[in-house]
Amino acid sequence: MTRKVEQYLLDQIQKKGTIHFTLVDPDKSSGYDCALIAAEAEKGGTTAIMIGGSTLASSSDLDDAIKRIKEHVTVPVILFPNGPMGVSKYADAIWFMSLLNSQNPYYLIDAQMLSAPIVKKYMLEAIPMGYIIAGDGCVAGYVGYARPISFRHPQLAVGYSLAAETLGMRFVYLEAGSGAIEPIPPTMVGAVCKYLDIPIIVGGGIRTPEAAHAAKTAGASAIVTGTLVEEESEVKERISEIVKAISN
Ligand code: 1GP
Repeated sequence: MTRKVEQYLLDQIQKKGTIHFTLVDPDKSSGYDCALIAAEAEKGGTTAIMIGGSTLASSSDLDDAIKRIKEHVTVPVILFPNGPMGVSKYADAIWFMSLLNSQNPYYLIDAQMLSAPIVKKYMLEAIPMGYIIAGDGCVAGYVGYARPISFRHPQLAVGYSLAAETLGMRFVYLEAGSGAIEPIPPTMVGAVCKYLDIPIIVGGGIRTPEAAHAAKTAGASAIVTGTLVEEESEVKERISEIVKAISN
């Protein structure tokens, strides 16, 4: 299996220090709007488009959005699935992820058991990722039966992250939940980065260049924003400010 997208991400992290992903959710924006957001985000300097959402229930909406996005962007489109429904043959890669602090085996391994055969059939590039929810957790935390980690206990995030790395996962995503009031604090990002050799992605509640910069300074290799450009019309400008704040 090719590691083309993964290699691209690693090269970009090497070059830029911290990269930016734009998350679009076909449950919240039409396929047309997802493509519009993605195209403007690329102009603003985003490194890749992530697509998915905790409540996504229509694979045809997902397929449609990806096909439209791919007509307008050159950066990779990476699936961020909530389960088998979040798999599309039109994407460039898939975060093949397990919600490590879920209490429900479905989100730990059963959704992956159901998805792996179609990922293989579609010859999708799978990038193994440990997904960890902290703070509010928001809809992702609720739907995923997570026991969100309190920001006061970063050592728990360190433990899960080290477990991910030791199991052979190649990225860790520290998630506060889309729309979180507070993003993952730099103390938690820093604690995890101190111990991990694999790249750390941080997302949820990042709306300002200052918050993005704080995550970068704490050691994040990538930051994800979603809500920022769902709420704003000046997508290119907003993304560009964030990208500038995380540039070396
Ligand atoms: C969700 O962390 C991402 O997985 C994005 O969060 O919508 O708060 O930017 P926001």
